[in-house]
Amino acid sequence: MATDDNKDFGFSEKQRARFLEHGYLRLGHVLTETELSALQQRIDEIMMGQVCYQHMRMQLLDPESGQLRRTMGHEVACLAYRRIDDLEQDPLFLAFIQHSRFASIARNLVGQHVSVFRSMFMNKPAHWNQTLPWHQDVGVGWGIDTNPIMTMWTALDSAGPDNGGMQIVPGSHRQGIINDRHFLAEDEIDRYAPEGTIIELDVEAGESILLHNFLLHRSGTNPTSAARRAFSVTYMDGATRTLDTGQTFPVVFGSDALDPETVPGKPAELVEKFYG
Ligand SMILES: O=C(O)CCC(=O)C(=O)O
Repeated sequence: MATDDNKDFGFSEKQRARFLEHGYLRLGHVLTETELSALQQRIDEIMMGQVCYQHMRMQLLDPESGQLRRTMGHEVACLAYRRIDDLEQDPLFLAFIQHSRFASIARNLVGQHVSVFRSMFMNKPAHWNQTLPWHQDVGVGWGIDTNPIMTMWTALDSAGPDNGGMQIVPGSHRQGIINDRHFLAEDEIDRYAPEGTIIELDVEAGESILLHNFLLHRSGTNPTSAARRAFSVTYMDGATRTLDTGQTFPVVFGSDALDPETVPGKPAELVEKFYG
């Protein structure tokens, strides 16, 4: 007899219940070795300017000034980009965003018509000395008319305590939205992320973790000589709009979904602002 976990290979009832209770779910290796190396290579090509997209929001640790700065499209050939958005316009990344496993989960948690708020490369380059403090992936800075609950985080390199891996507070999503800003204040940290409630998300390269957007998470420095790269995608109802301009977001599942064979470059008006 089929077990509950076998009923739907993509997302069983048991997995859904576990996710809703704990605010995260480890999916294991969704990427094959070959797919993983293709994405690793592609993101490095984008950072080095060997594959370019004109309308792509990027954040760079400027090698000359030592400061973080935003660029629209590629400016400097180096591997010190901290963050790159708008990756759904790259056919390789889009195909991964549309992985059948993620489609099943999105159908279950979001619905039939699904867009992406952000499809984002997060990098902790070698010898990265900044931390990312406790936060939830919602808030005023997101500037949209719904609060998404589904983020798929995939390790492009192994990650753990030695290289700035992610830490979470399981179950913290059940607190709801703790504040409207991005990061928690000191007293909120004491209250919502006390010692003893925090766990480390040790992952191997190629592993994916489903995260509830309200789940508290943070990540540390990367003192090693190798980058710690990750790819994070927030899926949401395709009807979601920006509060200021009323724009919708790129659709990845359902009618009018982007197709990796024909995906066009992203229009300028969709990248005018840095949301989230
Ligand atoms: O990859 C990380 O270090 C954390 C990413 C993160 O905080 C996010 O995706 O919101």
